Amino acid sequence: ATSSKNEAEAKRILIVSNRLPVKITRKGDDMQFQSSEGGLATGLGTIYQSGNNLWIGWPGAVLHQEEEASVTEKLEKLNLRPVFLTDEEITYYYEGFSNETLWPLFHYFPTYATYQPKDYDFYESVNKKFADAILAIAQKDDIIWIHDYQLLLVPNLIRQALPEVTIGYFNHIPFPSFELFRLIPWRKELLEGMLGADVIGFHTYDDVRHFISTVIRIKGALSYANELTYNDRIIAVDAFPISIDYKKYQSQAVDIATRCLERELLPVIPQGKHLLSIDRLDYSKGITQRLQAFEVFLERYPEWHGKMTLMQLVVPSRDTVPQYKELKEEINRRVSDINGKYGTLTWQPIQHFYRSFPLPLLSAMYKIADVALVSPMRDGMNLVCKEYVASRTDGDGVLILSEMAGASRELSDAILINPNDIWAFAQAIHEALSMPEEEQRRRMSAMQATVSRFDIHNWVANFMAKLSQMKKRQDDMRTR
Ligand code: GDG
Repeated sequence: ATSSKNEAEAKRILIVSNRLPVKITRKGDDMQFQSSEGGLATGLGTIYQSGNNLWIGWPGAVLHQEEEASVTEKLEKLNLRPVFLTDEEITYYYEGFSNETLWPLFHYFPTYATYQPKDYDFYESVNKKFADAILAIAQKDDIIWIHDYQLLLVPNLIRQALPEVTIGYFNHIPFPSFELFRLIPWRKELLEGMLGADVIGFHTYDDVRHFISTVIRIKGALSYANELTYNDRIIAVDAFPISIDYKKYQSQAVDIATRCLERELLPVIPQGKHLLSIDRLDYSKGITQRLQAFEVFLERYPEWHGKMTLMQLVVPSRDTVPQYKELKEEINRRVSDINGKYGTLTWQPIQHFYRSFPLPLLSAMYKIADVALVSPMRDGMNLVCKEYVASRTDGDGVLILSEMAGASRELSDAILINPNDIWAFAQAIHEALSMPEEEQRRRMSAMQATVSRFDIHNWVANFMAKLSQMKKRQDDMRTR
């Protein structure tokens, strides 16, 4: 076993995602690159930054052609390889097919999904562009790990050109039931694209089941346990619940910067208990339903008036897509209705922010919050709830978590709610605010045990182990 492990470790790994893990900032004519601190970037950091390994993706800004060579050169030093996209490609491939077709449909919002042939054409051509960028570098012994729904066609494009290469694909959002997936005019092409991989990973077993049943019905592939047999190849389909860098959030919580912020903030922010919500602006995150539940809570439990505040952080996102603009306005309207109706001269029920916060401030907010409200209508995993758990270094705090988040499978010690059940949700807020400290500590320590054990490094190791295992099996089959 050791020798095969060493063999697998010697393989070069190429990571591929829509976005590279960098932020570009322009300073006059000069461009600066800063590695991003996102969860995926941290987890995969040890991989792409070592040896000959690489990360391939879009650098996140549309550049002038004459800038491309110098940007490429700078990125190369960071083990990054750019795929440059035009404004038009971003409009149709990213905002169009990725975010107006696949995103709503995979999150169970079929009425928000549009099916524009032009969007799909661009999706296909950009996927080819990514595949070409990979193929310009890849060799048959490499391990290629492709990420997320923007690149569903890439695995098979690579497979066609390099039949023996090892390919993993991970889906960061939910995979919907067959009844929804079948609505897509290009359903066969998309599945065919995914089936080029040797390992197809999802966050939960429900996603795995949906995918397998979709493949069986649309493609007629054979399945045995969690494996598919298709075109004489074995494809492993499995659940790999993503997580956070637990130690990073834990140490950030006790870091001097966070402690200072906490000390400065506590005397000046509203007194009483604090409820916290943090989401990207997105209809899948259930922000309006949560505001409805909060309003019902205010109606039914007047004893809490003036004794608690909801701190609502909404991070700007995709604001060129019409539904997101409308959602933003609806949130503003509801917040101002609630504050107008229930607020007093000395108290406002909701403090609403529409911007992103630096990490130490985010960490201080996690520490100040007696209750975290994470109530998506649908979420692949949701990392905010795991970050809250990791930040509660004092051991108390209550998490209210939607059953529709992948994270609810692991965090069964949260107060689990159905975000559509507004009355039960309102009652859960009351229960959370009234929970005895002993019960808070018991539940929190159980959740901390889970999240600290299954962290992002464990996630990467599990996926890579599965890929190596599949590579070995495919090699054995070929030499037999
Ligand atoms: C997709 C899937 C899946 C938020 N506000 C600020 C800030 N954040 C950070 C959070 C967290 C991240 O953004 C959000 O991650 P989520 O997992 O909650 O949601 P998505 O962005 O929708 O991610 C999701 C994930 O992929 C991974 O597979 O879990 O289901 O939808 O890390 O902390 N960070 C800072 N300031 C903010 O104001 N610094």
